[in-house]
Amino acid sequence: KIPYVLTGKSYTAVAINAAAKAGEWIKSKLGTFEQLSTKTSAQDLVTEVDKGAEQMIRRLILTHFPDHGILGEESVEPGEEASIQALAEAQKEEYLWIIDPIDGTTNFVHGFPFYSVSIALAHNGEVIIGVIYDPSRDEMFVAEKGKGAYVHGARMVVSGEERLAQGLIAVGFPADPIVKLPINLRGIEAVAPRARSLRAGGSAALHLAHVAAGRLSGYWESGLNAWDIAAGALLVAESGGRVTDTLGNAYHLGVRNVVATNGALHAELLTVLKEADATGF
Ligand code: 2AM
Ligand code: CA
Ligand code: CA
Ligand code: CA
Repeated sequence: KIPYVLTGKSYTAVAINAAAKAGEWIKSKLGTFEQLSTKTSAQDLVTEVDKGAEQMIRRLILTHFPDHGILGEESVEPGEEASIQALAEAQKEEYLWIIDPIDGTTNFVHGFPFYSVSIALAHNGEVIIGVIYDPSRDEMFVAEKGKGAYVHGARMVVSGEERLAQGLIAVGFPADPIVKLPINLRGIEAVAPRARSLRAGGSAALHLAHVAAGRLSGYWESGLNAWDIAAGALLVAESGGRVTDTLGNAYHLGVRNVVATNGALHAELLTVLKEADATGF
Protein backbone atom coordinates (compact mmCIF):
# COMPACT_ATOMS: atom_id res chain seq x y z
CA LYS A 1 0.00 0.00 0.00
CA ILE A 2 1.28 3.46 -0.88
CA PRO A 3 2.01 5.40 2.31
CA TYR A 4 -0.11 8.48 2.90
CA VAL A 5 2.74 10.85 2.18
CA LEU A 6 2.43 13.90 0.01
CA THR A 7 5.42 16.15 0.56
CA GLY A 8 6.64 15.04 3.98
CA LYS A 9 5.69 18.40 5.41
CA SER A 10 5.06 17.86 9.08
CA TYR A 11 1.63 19.50 9.43
CA THR A 12 0.33 17.26 6.69
CA ALA A 13 1.97 14.18 8.16
CA VAL A 14 0.44 14.86 11.57
CA ALA A 15 -3.01 15.41 10.03
CA ILE A 16 -2.77 12.18 8.03
CA ASN A 17 -1.55 10.21 11.01
CA ALA A 18 -4.32 11.55 13.25
CA ALA A 19 -7.02 10.86 10.65
CA ALA A 20 -5.73 7.33 10.03
CA LYS A 21 -5.47 6.44 13.72
CA ALA A 22 -8.86 7.90 14.62
CA GLY A 23 -10.45 6.30 11.56
CA GLU A 24 -9.17 2.84 12.41
CA TRP A 25 -10.40 3.19 15.97
CA ILE A 26 -13.82 4.45 14.85
CA LYS A 27 -14.18 1.52 12.47
CA SER A 28 -13.28 -0.91 15.25
CA LYS A 29 -16.16 0.51 17.28
CA LEU A 30 -18.80 -0.08 14.59
CA GLY A 31 -21.80 -1.73 16.20
CA THR A 32 -20.24 -1.72 19.68
CA PHE A 33 -20.78 1.84 20.89
CA GLU A 34 -22.84 2.22 24.05
CA GLN A 35 -24.02 5.77 24.59
CA LEU A 36 -26.22 7.22 21.89
CA SER A 37 -27.42 10.74 22.72
CA THR A 38 -29.07 13.57 20.84
CA LYS A 39 -27.94 17.18 20.49
CA THR A 40 -30.13 19.86 18.87
CA SER A 41 -32.90 17.55 17.68
CA ALA A 42 -33.94 13.90 17.72
CA GLN A 43 -32.11 13.54 14.38
CA ASP A 44 -28.86 15.09 15.65
CA LEU A 45 -26.87 12.20 17.13
CA VAL A 46 -23.60 11.80 19.04
CA THR A 47 -21.89 8.75 20.54
CA GLU A 48 -18.94 8.27 22.85
CA VAL A 49 -16.97 7.28 19.74
CA ASP A 50 -17.35 10.82 18.33
CA LYS A 51 -16.04 12.24 21.58
CA GLY A 52 -13.25 9.68 21.95
CA ALA A 53 -12.05 10.18 18.39
CA GLU A 54 -11.96 13.94 18.85
CA GLN A 55 -9.88 13.55 22.02
CA MET A 56 -7.51 11.20 20.23
CA ILE A 57 -7.01 13.64 17.33
CA ARG A 58 -6.65 16.58 19.71
CA ARG A 59 -3.91 14.79 21.69
CA LEU A 60 -2.00 13.74 18.58
CA ILE A 61 -2.01 17.30 17.24
CA LEU A 62 -1.11 18.97 20.53
CA THR A 63 1.80 16.57 21.04
CA HIS A 64 3.44 18.10 17.97
CA PHE A 65 2.00 21.63 18.02
CA PRO A 66 1.14 22.56 21.62
CA ASP A 67 0.60 26.24 20.81
CA HIS A 68 -1.89 25.69 17.98
CA GLY A 69 -5.62 26.26 18.38
CA ILE A 70 -8.13 23.46 17.91
CA LEU A 71 -11.79 23.71 16.98
CA GLY A 72 -13.57 20.36 17.21
CA GLU A 73 -17.27 19.70 16.76
CA GLU A 74 -17.66 17.75 19.99
CA SER A 75 -15.94 20.45 22.07
CA VAL A 76 -18.48 23.10 21.03
CA GLU A 77 -21.87 23.57 22.66
CA PRO A 78 -24.59 22.27 20.33
CA GLY A 79 -26.58 24.84 18.34
CA GLU A 80 -26.08 27.25 15.50
CA GLU A 81 -25.22 30.31 17.57
CA ALA A 82 -22.71 28.42 19.69
CA SER A 83 -20.95 27.08 16.62
CA ILE A 84 -20.76 30.51 14.96
CA GLN A 85 -19.38 32.01 18.13
CA ALA A 86 -16.91 29.18 18.61
CA LEU A 87 -15.57 29.68 15.10
CA ALA A 88 -15.21 33.43 15.61
CA GLU A 89 -13.34 32.82 18.85
CA ALA A 90 -11.14 30.08 17.38
CA GLN A 91 -10.20 32.17 14.34
CA LYS A 92 -8.09 34.40 16.56
CA GLU A 93 -5.48 31.62 16.49
CA GLU A 94 -2.70 31.93 13.92
CA TYR A 95 -2.75 28.17 13.38
CA LEU A 96 -6.16 26.59 13.85
CA TRP A 97 -6.96 22.90 13.42
CA ILE A 98 -10.58 22.25 12.53
CA ILE A 99 -11.76 18.75 13.34
CA ASP A 100 -14.84 16.69 12.61
CA PRO A 101 -14.05 13.38 14.31
CA ILE A 102 -16.91 11.51 12.62
CA ASP A 103 -18.66 13.22 9.74
CA GLY A 104 -21.70 11.06 9.16
CA THR A 105 -22.46 9.98 12.71
CA THR A 106 -25.94 8.79 11.74
CA ASN A 107 -24.39 6.45 9.17
CA PHE A 108 -21.86 5.25 11.72
CA VAL A 109 -24.66 4.51 14.19
CA HIS A 110 -26.53 2.46 11.61
CA GLY A 111 -23.46 0.75 10.19
CA PHE A 112 -23.95 2.37 6.77
CA PRO A 113 -20.36 2.59 5.52
CA PHE A 114 -20.28 6.26 4.54
CA TYR A 115 -18.66 8.33 7.24
CA SER A 116 -15.28 10.02 7.55
CA VAL A 117 -12.74 11.82 9.68
CA SER A 118 -12.14 15.41 8.57
CA ILE A 119 -9.12 17.46 9.66
CA ALA A 120 -8.16 20.87 8.32
CA LEU A 121 -5.45 23.33 9.27
CA ALA A 122 -6.05 27.04 8.77
CA HIS A 123 -3.33 29.67 8.90
CA ASN A 124 -4.69 33.13 9.69
CA GLY A 125 -8.14 32.00 8.61
CA GLU A 126 -7.10 30.39 5.34
CA VAL A 127 -7.24 26.61 4.99
CA ILE A 128 -3.78 25.31 4.04
CA ILE A 129 -4.19 21.59 4.66
CA GLY A 130 -7.22 19.35 4.27
CA VAL A 131 -7.33 15.64 5.09
CA ILE A 132 -10.38 13.40 4.92
CA TYR A 133 -10.17 9.70 5.75
CA ASP A 134 -12.82 7.15 4.79
CA PRO A 135 -12.21 4.09 7.01
CA SER A 136 -14.76 1.95 5.14
CA ARG A 137 -12.89 2.20 1.85
CA ASP A 138 -9.50 2.97 3.41
CA GLU A 139 -9.20 6.11 1.32
CA MET A 140 -7.04 8.98 2.52
CA PHE A 141 -7.77 12.26 0.70
CA VAL A 142 -5.08 14.90 1.17
CA ALA A 143 -4.74 18.48 -0.08
CA GLU A 144 -2.14 21.14 0.52
CA LYS A 145 -2.81 24.69 -0.54
CA GLY A 146 -1.19 25.32 -3.91
CA LYS A 147 0.13 21.77 -4.22
CA GLY A 148 -2.86 19.82 -5.46
CA ALA A 149 -4.98 17.09 -3.92
CA TYR A 150 -4.28 13.38 -3.79
CA VAL A 151 -5.94 10.13 -2.88
CA HIS A 152 -3.31 7.57 -1.91
CA GLY A 153 -0.69 9.39 -3.89
CA ALA A 154 -2.76 9.74 -7.06
CA ARG A 155 -3.51 13.28 -8.13
CA MET A 156 -7.21 14.08 -8.08
CA VAL A 157 -8.96 16.01 -10.83
CA VAL A 158 -12.62 17.02 -10.84
CA SER A 159 -14.99 15.57 -13.43
CA GLY A 160 -15.65 17.17 -16.83
CA GLU A 161 -19.45 17.30 -17.16
CA GLU A 162 -20.44 20.72 -18.39
CA ARG A 163 -24.18 20.61 -17.83
CA LEU A 164 -26.35 19.61 -14.90
CA ALA A 165 -28.07 17.18 -17.25
CA GLN A 166 -24.87 15.10 -17.37
CA GLY A 167 -24.06 15.60 -13.70
CA LEU A 168 -24.27 13.29 -10.72
CA ILE A 169 -25.11 15.67 -7.87
CA ALA A 170 -25.12 15.05 -4.13
CA VAL A 171 -27.13 16.83 -1.47
CA GLY A 172 -27.35 16.65 2.30
CA PHE A 173 -30.36 16.38 4.56
CA PRO A 174 -30.24 18.83 7.47
CA ALA A 175 -30.82 17.60 11.00
CA ASP A 176 -33.43 20.33 11.49
CA PRO A 177 -36.69 18.96 10.07
CA ILE A 178 -38.80 22.02 10.86
CA VAL A 179 -36.96 25.04 9.48
CA LYS A 180 -34.34 23.64 7.17
CA LEU A 181 -35.92 20.61 5.56
CA PRO A 182 -38.52 22.57 3.52
CA ILE A 183 -35.82 24.77 1.98
CA ASN A 184 -33.76 21.71 1.20
CA LEU A 185 -36.74 19.99 -0.41
CA ARG A 186 -37.31 22.97 -2.71
CA GLY A 187 -33.73 22.61 -3.91
CA ILE A 188 -34.10 18.88 -4.41
CA GLU A 189 -37.34 19.35 -6.33
CA ALA A 190 -35.60 21.82 -8.65
CA VAL A 191 -32.31 19.99 -9.15
CA ALA A 192 -33.55 16.38 -9.40
CA PRO A 193 -35.34 16.71 -12.77
CA ARG A 194 -32.46 18.71 -14.25
CA ALA A 195 -29.51 16.54 -13.14
CA ARG A 196 -28.62 13.04 -14.30
CA SER A 197 -29.32 11.87 -10.76
CA LEU A 198 -29.17 12.92 -7.12
CA ARG A 199 -27.42 11.20 -4.22
CA ALA A 200 -27.53 11.85 -0.48
CA GLY A 201 -24.81 9.90 1.28
CA GLY A 202 -24.94 11.62 4.66
CA SER A 203 -21.35 12.82 5.06
CA ALA A 204 -20.66 16.35 3.90
CA ALA A 205 -16.90 15.78 4.01
CA LEU A 206 -17.07 12.61 1.92
CA HIS A 207 -19.33 14.28 -0.63
CA LEU A 208 -16.71 16.99 -1.00
CA ALA A 209 -13.92 14.40 -1.29
CA HIS A 210 -15.84 12.63 -4.04
CA VAL A 211 -16.38 15.89 -5.93
CA ALA A 212 -12.61 16.41 -5.71
CA ALA A 213 -12.00 12.86 -6.95
CA GLY A 214 -14.28 13.42 -9.97
CA ARG A 215 -16.81 10.83 -8.79
CA LEU A 216 -19.52 13.42 -8.17
CA SER A 217 -20.06 16.44 -10.43
CA GLY A 218 -21.34 18.63 -7.64
CA TYR A 219 -22.77 18.84 -4.14
CA TRP A 220 -24.72 21.34 -2.10
CA GLU A 221 -25.96 21.52 1.45
CA SER A 222 -27.18 24.25 3.78
CA GLY A 223 -26.74 24.79 7.48
CA LEU A 224 -23.33 23.17 7.87
CA ASN A 225 -20.46 24.20 10.13
CA ALA A 226 -16.79 24.96 9.49
CA TRP A 227 -15.69 21.44 10.53
CA ASP A 228 -17.98 19.82 7.94
CA ILE A 229 -16.54 21.80 5.04
CA ALA A 230 -13.01 23.12 5.69
CA ALA A 231 -10.93 20.10 4.63
CA GLY A 232 -13.23 19.17 1.76
CA ALA A 233 -13.31 22.69 0.36
CA LEU A 234 -9.53 22.64 -0.05
CA LEU A 235 -9.69 19.18 -1.64
CA VAL A 236 -12.17 20.44 -4.24
CA ALA A 237 -10.29 23.67 -4.93
CA GLU A 238 -6.97 21.85 -5.29
CA SER A 239 -8.57 19.35 -7.68
CA GLY A 240 -9.64 22.15 -10.00
CA GLY A 241 -13.20 22.53 -8.77
CA ARG A 242 -15.09 25.47 -7.36
CA VAL A 243 -16.46 26.06 -3.86
CA THR A 244 -18.82 28.91 -2.95
CA ASP A 245 -21.78 29.56 -0.74
CA THR A 246 -25.24 29.13 -2.28
CA LEU A 247 -25.19 32.78 -3.36
CA GLY A 248 -21.92 32.34 -5.26
CA ASN A 249 -19.59 34.05 -2.77
CA ALA A 250 -16.10 32.53 -2.53
CA TYR A 251 -15.56 29.94 0.20
CA HIS A 252 -14.31 31.07 3.61
CA LEU A 253 -14.43 29.42 7.03
CA GLY A 254 -17.76 31.03 7.92
CA VAL A 255 -19.64 29.51 4.96
CA ARG A 256 -22.56 27.33 6.13
CA ASN A 257 -24.50 26.91 2.88
CA VAL A 258 -22.05 25.31 0.51
CA VAL A 259 -21.97 24.55 -3.22
CA ALA A 260 -18.98 22.59 -4.51
CA THR A 261 -18.70 21.41 -8.09
CA ASN A 262 -16.32 20.57 -10.90
CA GLY A 263 -16.55 24.27 -11.80
CA ALA A 264 -18.09 23.70 -15.23
CA LEU A 265 -21.66 23.29 -14.01
CA HIS A 266 -21.33 25.51 -10.95
CA ALA A 267 -23.17 28.53 -12.35
CA GLU A 268 -26.03 26.37 -13.58
CA LEU A 269 -26.47 24.73 -10.17
CA LEU A 270 -26.39 28.13 -8.43
CA THR A 271 -29.04 29.45 -10.81
CA VAL A 272 -31.35 26.50 -10.26
CA LEU A 273 -31.04 26.83 -6.46
CA LYS A 274 -31.67 30.55 -6.63
CA GLU A 275 -34.74 30.19 -8.85
CA ALA A 276 -36.10 27.58 -6.44
CA ASP A 277 -35.54 29.92 -3.47
CA ALA A 278 -33.31 27.22 -1.98
CA THR A 279 -30.17 29.17 -1.11
CA GLY A 280 -30.37 28.40 2.59
CA PHE A 281 -31.04 30.24 5.77
P1 2AM B 1 -22.12 15.00 11.46
O1 2AM B 1 -22.38 13.60 11.09
O2 2AM B 1 -20.69 15.30 11.77
O3 2AM B 1 -23.04 15.53 12.50
C1 2AM B 1 -25.43 15.21 6.75
O4 2AM B 1 -26.33 15.89 5.93
C2 2AM B 1 -24.38 16.18 7.20
O5 2AM B 1 -24.94 17.14 8.10
C3 2AM B 1 -23.27 15.48 7.92
O6 2AM B 1 -22.07 15.99 7.43
C4 2AM B 1 -23.54 15.83 9.38
O7 2AM B 1 -22.34 15.89 10.14
C5 2AM B 1 -24.16 17.19 9.29
N1 2AM B 1 -25.02 17.50 10.43
C6 2AM B 1 -25.61 16.62 11.26
N2 2AM B 1 -26.32 17.23 12.21
C7 2AM B 1 -26.20 18.54 11.99
C8 2AM B 1 -26.72 19.69 12.64
N3 2AM B 1 -27.52 19.62 13.70
N4 2AM B 1 -26.40 20.89 12.14
C9 2AM B 1 -25.61 20.97 11.06
N5 2AM B 1 -25.09 19.91 10.42
C10 2AM B 1 -25.37 18.70 10.86
CA1 CA C 1 -22.75 15.97 14.66
CA1 CA D 1 -20.07 16.90 10.35
CA1 CA E 1 -19.27 14.97 13.48
